[in-house]
Amino acid sequence: MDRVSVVTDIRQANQNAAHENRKVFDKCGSCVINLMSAPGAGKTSVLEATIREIAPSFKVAVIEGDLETTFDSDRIRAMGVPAHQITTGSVCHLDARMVAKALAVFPPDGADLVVIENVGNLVCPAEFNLGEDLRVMVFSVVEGADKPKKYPLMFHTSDVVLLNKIDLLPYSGVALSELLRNVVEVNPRAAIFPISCRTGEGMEGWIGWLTQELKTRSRQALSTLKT
Ligand SMILES: Nc1nc2c(ncn2[C@@H]2O[C@H](COP(=O)(O)OP(=O)(O)OP(=O)(O)O)[C@@H](O)[C@H]2O)c(=O)[nH]1
Ligand SMILES: [Mg+2]
Repeated sequence: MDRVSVVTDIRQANQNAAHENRKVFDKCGSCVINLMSAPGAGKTSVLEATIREIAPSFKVAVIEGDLETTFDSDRIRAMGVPAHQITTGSVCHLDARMVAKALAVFPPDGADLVVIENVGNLVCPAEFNLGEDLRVMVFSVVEGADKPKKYPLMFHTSDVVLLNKIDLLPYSGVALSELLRNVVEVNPRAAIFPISCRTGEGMEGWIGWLTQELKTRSRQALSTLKT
């Protein structure tokens, strides 16, 4: 088999598994976010801050992906939120079959929101559909205003881009206006929120957007049930 056929087969197998995951999520009535970023941009910090704001109103479950350790799922469980850790060993992204295996032992029954925190990597995770509703990307502003253009795929395929660590802007030499312009050029339809998990600045915009999205989706699910 040539390389093109192997890649095509891998993509098709992933699409099939993502489709099956979708059915499980639909049955559970969950909205699913694939949370992606380069290592250390602040995915778990965003998740912790988000859970603190929405947990009273919405039931959350979390699937964590890392090469090694249960550090991130431990952080989420410490908040009283159910979390399951996938450790990928040497694989630099989650794929739909890994998530299917997790769902077999960690069904998100009754969760309004399931967040899948992907492996920290700015490239490969964006190539694999996990069966999610929404892609949310976290980008650490200190990494530079040019990154949306140099690593466009994750920016391009995300519904939301959270520009995190804006508290560090004064020390970084990065111009937020230039970064915003580059994100919009790569993906004009993304909702973009400059935030700081450290100070809480800008978080209300993201939380408002997410809350609205979850309410709209649960209304739609109710009206589908009635018809
Ligand atoms: N100054 C500052 N630091 C932050 C902010 N958000 C997160 N951090 C710090 O950035 C580091 C990485 O944060 P994490 O939330 O673990 O990042 P992550 O993307 O989940 O990391 P991986 O899962 O390992 O890829 C930690 O030391 C956080 O405290 C922020 O808004 N400002
Ligand atoms: Mg993390």
